[in-house]
Formats: sequence, C-alpha cells, structure tokens
Amino acid sequence: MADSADRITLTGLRATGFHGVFDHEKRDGQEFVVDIVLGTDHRAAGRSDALADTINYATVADLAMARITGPAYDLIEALAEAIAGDCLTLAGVHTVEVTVHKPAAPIPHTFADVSVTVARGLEHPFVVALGSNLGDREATLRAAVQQLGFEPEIRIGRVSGLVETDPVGGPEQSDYLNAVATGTTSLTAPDLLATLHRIEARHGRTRTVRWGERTLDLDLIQFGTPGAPDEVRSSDPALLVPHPRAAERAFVVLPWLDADPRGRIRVGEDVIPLALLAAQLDPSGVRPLGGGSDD
Ligand code: A4P
Ligand code: MG
Repeated sequence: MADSADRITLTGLRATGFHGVFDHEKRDGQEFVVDIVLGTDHRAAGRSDALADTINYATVADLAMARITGPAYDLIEALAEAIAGDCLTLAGVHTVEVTVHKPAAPIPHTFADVSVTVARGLEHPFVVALGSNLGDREATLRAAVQQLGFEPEIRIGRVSGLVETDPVGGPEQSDYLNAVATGTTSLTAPDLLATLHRIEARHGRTRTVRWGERTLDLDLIQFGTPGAPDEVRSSDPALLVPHPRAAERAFVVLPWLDADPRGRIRVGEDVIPLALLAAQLDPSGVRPLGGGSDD
C-alpha cells in the first residue's frame, strides 16, 4: 500500500466515551481503548532529525481523544472510521489502521474484550488510457477494465465509450480501439504503473517496436489531482506523469472528456479544463464505436 513499511504505532489510548446503541451507554459512558498504526515513510525524518518532517504522535493522540470523548456514535465501527479519516488528513500518513476496544460492552457473558479494526488508505484519483489494435480489441479493452477493478486497491470510477482511432506515429498499422478509465487508488503511482504492466503482460503484450501495434497498451495519464498536493509530476523515464503526449492526442483527450466532462489536465505549468483542450484538437481520427458509456 504505502511505498515503505515504515510505521508509527500508538496503543492503549483510553478515555470515557458515550458511544453505544443503548440509552444507558449514552448516559453513563464507559471506557474505550484505541490503537492506531500509521503507515508512513520515515526517511526524511530519519535524515533530518526534525519534528517538522514527521507525524507528531501527540497530534494523533489529540485527534483520537477528541473523537473518543466527542459526540456519541451508536457503533464503534463509526468511531473507528472517524478516527481513521482524521488520521488520513495529516501530512505524511499513507495508510491507517484503527482498532477500537470496548472492554465493558453490554455483553451478558464473561469476556475479556471486544474490538473492531478498520484499515484505510489515502485514495488518489487517476486516469488511465487504454489502447489496442491487435486481436479482439473490444474484448481486450473490456477485460482490462474489469481486471483493473478486481485489484483490491483500485476502484474504477467512469469509463468512456470505446472509440475507433487512426493510428498516430509508428509504422503502418491497423486502427486502434481506445478508451479512458478514471478511478481512485490507495496505490502509489509506481505501484499503479506496475499493475498496468502486469495486466498488459497478461494480454500477451510484447514490447518490440516503439509505437508499434499492440494487443493492449495501458498508459498512466494522470495521478492525483492536478495542482493539488497529491499530484504526481515525474520526468523519470520509468514513470512519466502526467503522460507527456496525452494533451496532444485526440484519442486520449476525447474519450477522457466522455468519461469525465469536468476533468482537468495539466499542460505545462497550467491546469486547464479538458473541454477547452478538446475543442482545440482535430477530432477527425476519432470515431465513436457504438457510443454511450462502457461501464
Ligand atoms: N512509462 C513511463 N511512464 C509511463 C506512463 N505514464 N504510462 C514507461 C505508461 N508507461 C510509462 O511504454 C514505454 C515505457 O514507458 C515503458 O517502459 C513504461 O514503463 P510502452 O507502453 O512500452 O511503449 P509505447 O506505448 O510504445 O510507447 P509510448 O511512448 O508509451 O507510446 P504512446 O505515447 O503510448 O503511444 N495511435 C492511436 N490511434 N491509439 C493509440 O493508442 N498508441 C501509441 C503508443 C501510438 N499510436 C497510437 C496509440
Ligand atoms: Mg504505453
């Protein structure tokens, strides 16, 4: 999930709260105990030895304590979810696991403890472009979207209609089918790209000729929200995001606009509405295949 196995662990944070389904729980209160494990990356703090480069665990404790002693929930699941959500707002937190114990819960038997645990990750929006011009192109693109959605850390949002497109660049080759999928993920950008490569490989993708024909091409177009702190901008050849050619390609921009009419794209130092960019591109090489939504 996170790109490192680094952790901050806070256990046994305890206080009286008023959470519970029964009136007497909301009236009299009882003890709640919270454990929190934050997934993070300690490298910066390890190098600098500066508090500003890490997550202050006292702040984490303050946030959780405010939830334990704050407005009453019926369920400890809801309390755990609220604490997890608060932790994810802190800079540097990639993942969070919250366990809420309710050792005096109204269970009419002898028991040691009862608890619930929720595990959550930061969700980043992403845009993926799909292309195929070999084999059963439509079946391949549909299967690829399905396989992406099966990944536990990927949630597919909107998928464009399929478009048939004239090949751009490369040797003479047959027409492409293209589509664009948007979604959110708790993966990092490199891990999402690795997942795309695995799915390409499953469809027999081989890399011989650059821009040559392919059973399946999955390009990571954008990761994070352009202009926001979670936007990933990378010129590393192994991870070029935003995709350097996306903004000039009607076979990417037009289906993307179909999937997300309010989408925004980075072009150089600007972030502009996709609709504005689409209006400037020549749409003649892009033809809807059947039209409509693909999901
Ligand atoms: N790589 C780095 N960043 C990324 C990223 N954001 N997304 C690396 C995907 N891959 C990325 O990719 C080359 C290398 O880029 C890989 O090692 C990958 O890790 P590739 O998929 O092996 O090669 P490619 O797709 O032939 O090259 P490239 O430069 O990605 O080509 P494009 O720009 O994707 O163009 N015409 C139509 N009508 N429709 C198409 O879909 N596609 C292409 C390929 C050409 N013409 C087309 C279409
Ligand atoms: Mg590619």
